[in-house]
Amino acid sequence: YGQRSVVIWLTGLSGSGKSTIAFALEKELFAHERACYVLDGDNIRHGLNRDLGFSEQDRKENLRRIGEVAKLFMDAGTIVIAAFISPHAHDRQMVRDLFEEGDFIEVYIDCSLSACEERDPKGLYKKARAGEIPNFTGVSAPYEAPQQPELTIDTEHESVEQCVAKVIAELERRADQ
Ligand code: GGZ
Repeated sequence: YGQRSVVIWLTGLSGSGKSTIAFALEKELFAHERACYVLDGDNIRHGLNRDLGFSEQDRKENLRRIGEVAKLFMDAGTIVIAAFISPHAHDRQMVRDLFEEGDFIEVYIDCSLSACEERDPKGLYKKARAGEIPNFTGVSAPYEAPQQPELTIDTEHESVEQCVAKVIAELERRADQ
């Protein structure tokens, strides 16, 4: 699946399937002896970024720090799979700018708001609609879909296996170049 370390940056709404895809992808890469690591809200927002909330400023700082951490992992030869909503195009660009061209693969995890809301695995949309969570992405805060991601995967209509296969195919395509 290619020899170079890269950052695979998954962006999408809450409930779109970022973490599911991230861990399935990690499993697949591990099975092929590629060192990789998933960064997501669970290991970042509860530790390194526990001082940050969900204002536009805090999301920016959240993503800036994650970008720097991803860079360290990459320097160590690890493929980084980062799964964050990263709702603003300019913040994703800021992270992209930390990397060399070709080392940053933006993957749009495409799933309609209505489907995410229907899944609502943690009941957060329900709370957000009730006004209990301010600045909730898709409800009371914006999500800017990527205009030119390296890859778009449709978790609403495709299986986890199909989505992972698409990312792997993209990595292989790059390795062949
Ligand atoms: C969006 C929120 C919010 C608000 C808490 N808006 O589905 P989850 O629960 O497990 O993932 C979401 C996570 C988003 O954190 P990120 O670091 O990915 O966001 S960003 O990239 O915008 O900085 C959700 C939970 O945190 N969560 N409050 N207001 N998601």
